[in-house]
Amino acid sequence: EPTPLEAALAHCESEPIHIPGSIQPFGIMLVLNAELTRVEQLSANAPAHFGLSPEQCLRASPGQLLPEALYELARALLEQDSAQYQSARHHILAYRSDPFVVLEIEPRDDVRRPDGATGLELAFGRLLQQHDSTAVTRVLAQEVRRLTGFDRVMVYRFDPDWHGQVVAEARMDELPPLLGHHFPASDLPAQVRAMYLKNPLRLIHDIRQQPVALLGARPGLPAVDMSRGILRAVSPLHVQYLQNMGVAGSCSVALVHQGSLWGLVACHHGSALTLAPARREALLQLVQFAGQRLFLVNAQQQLAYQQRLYQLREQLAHHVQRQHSRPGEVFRHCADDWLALLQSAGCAYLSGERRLCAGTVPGEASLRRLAGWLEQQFTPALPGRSSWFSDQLERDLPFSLDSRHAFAGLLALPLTVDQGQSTDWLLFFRLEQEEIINWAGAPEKDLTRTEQGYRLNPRASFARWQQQVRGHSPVWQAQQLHAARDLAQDLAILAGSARMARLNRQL
Ligand code: BLA
Repeated sequence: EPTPLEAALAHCESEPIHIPGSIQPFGIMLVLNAELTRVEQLSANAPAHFGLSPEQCLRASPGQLLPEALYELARALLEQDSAQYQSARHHILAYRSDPFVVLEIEPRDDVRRPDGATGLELAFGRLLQQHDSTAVTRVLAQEVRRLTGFDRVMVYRFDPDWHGQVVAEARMDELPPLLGHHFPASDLPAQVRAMYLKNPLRLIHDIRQQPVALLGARPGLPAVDMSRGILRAVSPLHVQYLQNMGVAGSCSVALVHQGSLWGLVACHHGSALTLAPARREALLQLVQFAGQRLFLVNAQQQLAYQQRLYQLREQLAHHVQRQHSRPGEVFRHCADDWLALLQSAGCAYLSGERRLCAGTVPGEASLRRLAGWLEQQFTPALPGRSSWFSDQLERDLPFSLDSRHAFAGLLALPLTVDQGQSTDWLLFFRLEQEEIINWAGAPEKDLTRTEQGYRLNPRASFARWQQQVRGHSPVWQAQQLHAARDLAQDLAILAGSARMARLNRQL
């Protein structure tokens, strides 16, 4: 039996957003059969466009209804899955959506040629000058805002658990900042995220306008899948979300890295958001270019991290070579560097009764208790190679560490192993994640119970997530765990040498 929250979240994920049966009114839709011989459906705003009644439209053949150019375009689909065409007055997007062919027709009210090209060259140049990911995302947000004029442009990055954070922002001065804010995974349910891999740009023109229904659906035929289009009507849940945020129009573009969704460029506008097709194309190019730059710079940063780790290990090896170096001395020399490398608040080296500490660590009594507990819980096979870690100590430890500081994360590495037990430990501590800030005022109602089951109010989901996130540290990333194990293994060699010598004598 799922909990009410689980039931509500499952409902969010089951909403079939690809087949809303209606469109946004900034264009019209014609749905043809695959042979292009009949009009199967059309949006309720289409008949007026053709100066006919709905019945006349549905009876007409596509050839009668569409100027020749459109018909040619539809025929181009016999060769490919989607095609675009500009006429003097219209922009037409056509795509195959089995068993249909869908035509989306937008008036070109922006016939002026956008100054896109030159603007983009400047933006590309600026992006190439940035050498770390923060700077790349900041320039991306600025350049998108310059290209589009939206009130707020954010770069939103997903975490492995699919919650996300605003990592860069360019906005109108009057708006409150959202930079650094985290949002729960349920704000973008799984099927919404999946959609970005099929169609990288989502445009929400104006949530205050009513969606326009499709007419003419016949029983026995599937609903029209609009995933690949631009006119798809907006989920009512998301309309409420944007309303709560004080946003009328929204546009988001996927940042895709190695086939999975890395993040979004998310744009908000207080009034209707219009983005002519040529400008959409320019926006896509800008985001794609920036993504390439971002992922390159990220890879370089990872390499630099590896190099830093390598340096620290060399430093350690150097100490080991100087015979007189003892683990304690090494710790005193190196601890601050290790803290920076592992993004930890504090670090402790426990050896029997001896304790060496750097940064913010729990008090003496807590450390003693922790060491005792670790020894009981955890029987390492190899010193330095195994570890115990948590980013939620409240859940994973049966006692609390310290009341003065909010310790929420721990990485514990055994340095010596004696009959399956470790007596020496290297411990890294992290504090509770701080950047969780509320927004949009007090969260509203909680879960609501309807005839159909539990439903989640968009803002309530945020309050719940915020509660749930209390007591978490940032997660230990694979790269950090590897780095810590490498360091610990080196240190274990040092710490274990005396013990080894003794064992050798016994053999
Ligand atoms: C869609 N939710 C979205 C989208 C974004 C967000 C960017 C894509 C559509 C768009 O561009 O507007 C979320 N927007 C955010 C976040 C920020 C932002 C996190 O600006 C932060 C700055 N949403 C909920 C809940 C549900 C939900 C509880 O909060 C489900 C019960 C659903 N979100 C939901 C749905 C869509 C969506 C269904 C798809 C809307 C559509 O494409 O029709």
